[in-house]
Amino acid sequence: MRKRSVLLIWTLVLLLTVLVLEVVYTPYDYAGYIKANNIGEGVAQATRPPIEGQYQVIYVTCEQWQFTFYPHAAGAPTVTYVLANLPVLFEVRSSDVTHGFYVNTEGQFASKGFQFGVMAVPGYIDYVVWNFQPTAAAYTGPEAIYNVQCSEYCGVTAHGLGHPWMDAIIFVVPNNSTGKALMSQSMDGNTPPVLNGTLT
Ligand SMILES: [Cu+2]
Repeated sequence: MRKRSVLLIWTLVLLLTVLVLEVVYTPYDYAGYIKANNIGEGVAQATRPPIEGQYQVIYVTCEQWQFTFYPHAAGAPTVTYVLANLPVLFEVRSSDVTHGFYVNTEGQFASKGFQFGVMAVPGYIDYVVWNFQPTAAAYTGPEAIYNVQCSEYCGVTAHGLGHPWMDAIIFVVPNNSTGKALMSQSMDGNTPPVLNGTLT
């Protein structure tokens, strides 16, 4: 009798785990996903993904356990500013293991589902082009916040250091913004890493 209830409990725990992982880690399957905002995604090696017209470029380097944006906010490599309503081309690289660059719905964390993203695979340049169109309600002050989280388990060493804490922030400002925050974006003396050729 006792054996039976232990077995039952473990079965329930397993089922719940599978369910939770499915909900958290499956992109694009929740109600808030806006397909029209996704302009393109894929893997490119040394060639720029086909995109016409004006756009912004943000380089993203993933490493255990941090995202680094180029350009980024002054003194804050995990924070970047982009304009609304102008496509952003994210060029995503990993310098060590496979990571996931996933951006959540405006103002939300992963509990509400991922909005878009790509894998960061060592040796490849993965890209995603996104047109941020925050709702008016998303602007809490001059900008709307989008939380980035790693969606591919990439290891841990200690509490506070590792995959669960690998996150970053994208601030979206109005297209006509000449705000200080946007202007203070800096490369901090760095140039983005180049893999398999030249990217400018
Ligand atoms: Cu990671």
